[in-house]
Amino acid sequence: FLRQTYGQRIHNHNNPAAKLLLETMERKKTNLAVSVDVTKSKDFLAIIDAVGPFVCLIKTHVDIIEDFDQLLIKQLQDFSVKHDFVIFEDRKFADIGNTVALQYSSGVHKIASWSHITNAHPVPGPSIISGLSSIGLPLGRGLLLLTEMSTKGTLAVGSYTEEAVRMARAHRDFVIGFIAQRSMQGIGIQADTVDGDDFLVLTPGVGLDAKGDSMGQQYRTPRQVILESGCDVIIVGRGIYGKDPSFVDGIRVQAKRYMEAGWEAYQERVSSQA
Ligand code: UP6
Repeated sequence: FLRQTYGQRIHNHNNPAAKLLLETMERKKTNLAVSVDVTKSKDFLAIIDAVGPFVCLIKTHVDIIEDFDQLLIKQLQDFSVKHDFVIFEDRKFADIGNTVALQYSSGVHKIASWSHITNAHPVPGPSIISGLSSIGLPLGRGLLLLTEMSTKGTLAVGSYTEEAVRMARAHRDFVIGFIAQRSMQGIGIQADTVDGDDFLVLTPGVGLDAKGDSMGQQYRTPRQVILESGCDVIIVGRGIYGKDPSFVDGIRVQAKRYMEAGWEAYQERVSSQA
């Protein structure tokens, strides 16, 4: 699937959230997702409005927003229509099926009611997928499993990663892909078997200027991620809004820069010879 275009890959998917993401990428010609990790609604909305034209997806951590309310969700949804992007709440569920179903559907945030895509750590085993799927699948939502992480010393390696990919293969209807650092194609299947599953890989830990932060984050460039590692979407946070979320002109410039770098790497990938 690495040489297929995003548009061609729409047909490899049945899940509506996966289709929506690929359609959006193809339509807007962008594989950039922006992670909006700020604590005030005002900054959150200003960043989204500024980067909206350049992204296929907005990634949120709504539990860090101090003045969160349902109006904020309405505004996020309005922007998602205005700018044509998919919403991904980066909740990283990690509990038993019954608990994650409640966390996904209920509480203050009611994530399933507004987020097209969410994600989970595979650490509890397949029951985390069934729990989330019981809520999300009827709503047309999609799930990403975290099979690798961008941080120094991550434990999500080796057989953990492999078993997680196997779990995904057994739940193709709801699991649309992975949060990972490389393509998961061919992982978790017999060596002599053809891998017919097209999973999307969304990749955080992307930066053009910094190599990391002081808390274990590690950055690679869009080229390394998309062209060399075969991932599909670059997720960029602080590389775009830095330390000043109110400087919208600068944010726009950075978003355009990352969008162009991501798209160039993708074009090089799909046009390269096998
Ligand atoms: N994230 C990672 N690495 C992972 C998984 N998720 O960085 O393996 C998330 C973080 C943050 C974003 O929770 O929201 O991606 C990265 O932000 P940054 O670009 O500002 O480092």
